[in-house]
Amino acid sequence: MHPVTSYIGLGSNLAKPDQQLQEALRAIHELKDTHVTQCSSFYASKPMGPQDQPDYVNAVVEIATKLSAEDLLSQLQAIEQTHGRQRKSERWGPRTLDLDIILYGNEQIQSNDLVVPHYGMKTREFVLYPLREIAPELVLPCGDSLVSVLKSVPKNGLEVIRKDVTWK
Ligand code: ROI
Repeated sequence: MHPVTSYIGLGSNLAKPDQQLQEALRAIHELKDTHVTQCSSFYASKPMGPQDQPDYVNAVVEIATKLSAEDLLSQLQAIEQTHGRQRKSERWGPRTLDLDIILYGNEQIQSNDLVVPHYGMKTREFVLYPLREIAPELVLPCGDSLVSVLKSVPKNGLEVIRKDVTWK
C-alpha cells in the first residue's frame, strides 16, 4: 500500500497537557508503518463544552501511514489508554489525552466507530488553525478549501504556546 497522508488532532487538559502531547507525538512516530512528517505548534485553547474545566493544549500532526484508517484508529486508542485516559460519563468533560483522526487522505468514512473527516473539524478553531499552519493549501474531501472554512471560525482566544515542536 502507498502511504496515505493523514492529520491527527491532539488534545489534553489534565496531568501536564504539554507533556501529554509531546509523549503522544513520539508514540505516534513510533507506530509501525507510520511516520510523523509535520507537527503544528502547541496551542492553548478555551474549553469547548463545559467551561468549568482547565484550558486545553491542542496540536495537529501530519503523518504518512500505511495503516488502514481502522488500524490507525485502534493504534491511537491504544496510545490514549497507555497515557491513562479515563473515559468519564460526563459529556465533553476534561481528558488527559485525546487523539482524533481529522483526515485520512481524501477519504470520507462512516462506519460504526469512525467518522472521517472528523465531524467537528469545520467548527473547531483548535483544529483548523493548527492545521492551517502545516497545510495551508489543504482542500477538504467535500471540496471546501481550509482557508474558506476558516473565514467563519474565530480564534476564540487560541494562542501559540510552543513553536518548533520536535518528535524524534
Ligand atoms: N475543547 C478544546 N479547547 N480542545 C479540545 O481538544 C477539546 N476536546 C473535547 C471537548 C470536550 C469537546 N472540548 C475541547 O473533546
